[in-house]
Amino acid sequence: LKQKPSVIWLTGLSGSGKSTIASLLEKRLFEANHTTYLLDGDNVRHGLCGDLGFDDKARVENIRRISEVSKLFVDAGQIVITAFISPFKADRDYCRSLLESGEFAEVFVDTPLEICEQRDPKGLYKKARSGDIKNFTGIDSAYESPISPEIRLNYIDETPPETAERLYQQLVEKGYI
Ligand code: GGZ
Repeated sequence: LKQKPSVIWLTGLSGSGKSTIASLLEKRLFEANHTTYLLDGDNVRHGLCGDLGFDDKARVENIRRISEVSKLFVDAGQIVITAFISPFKADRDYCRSLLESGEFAEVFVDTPLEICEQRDPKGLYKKARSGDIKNFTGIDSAYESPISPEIRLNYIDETPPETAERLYQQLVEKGYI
C-alpha cells in the first residue's frame, strides 16, 4: 500500500456541509484505492467523547481527543478525515502541531451563517434562537474562522458531489494525496 498518511481537517459551522463533503471525499479516496478513516460526531461524540457537552471547555477537550486519535491513525498509515465544528483556532493548531508539515490540511467549509441557518436540517438554529439550546455555535458561542486554511470551500451554488470532487482535486494538486 502506497499512500501518504494525513489528516484532512474540515472545520465550519453546524449545517455548513462538513459531514456530507467528508463522506463524499472518503468515497472518492476509496475509489482511488486509498484507505481512510472518517471521524465525525456520529462515531466520536457518542463513545470516546460521550461525556462531553458543548461549553467551551468541553469543546476544547473534544478536539484534543480527536486530535490525538487522528495522530494515532496517521501513525497507522491512514488518511484521516475529520468533520467537527472545531470552533477555536488554538485547538485546530494543536492537531497541526502533532503532525509533520504536509500531513495536516485545514479545510474551511466556509458556508455563511445565514445559509446554515436557512438550511437548519435538524432545527437546531431555531432552538438556539428561541433559547431552548444554549452555547450554540454562531448564535451564542464563538466560531473563530480560519485565517489561512490550506483549502477554503465557499461554493454554495455547487452540489456536494461537485464540491467534494473539487476538494479531492485540490488535495492532489497540493500534494496531500
Ligand atoms: C453546536 C451543537 C450544539 C451546540 C448540539 N453547538 O449540525 P450537527 O448538530 O449535526 O453538528 C453539530 C454537532 C457539533 O459537534 P462537534 O463535535 O462538531 O462540535 S465542536 O467541534 O464544537 O466540539 C450539531 C450538534 O453537534 N450540536 N449542540 N450547542 N453544535
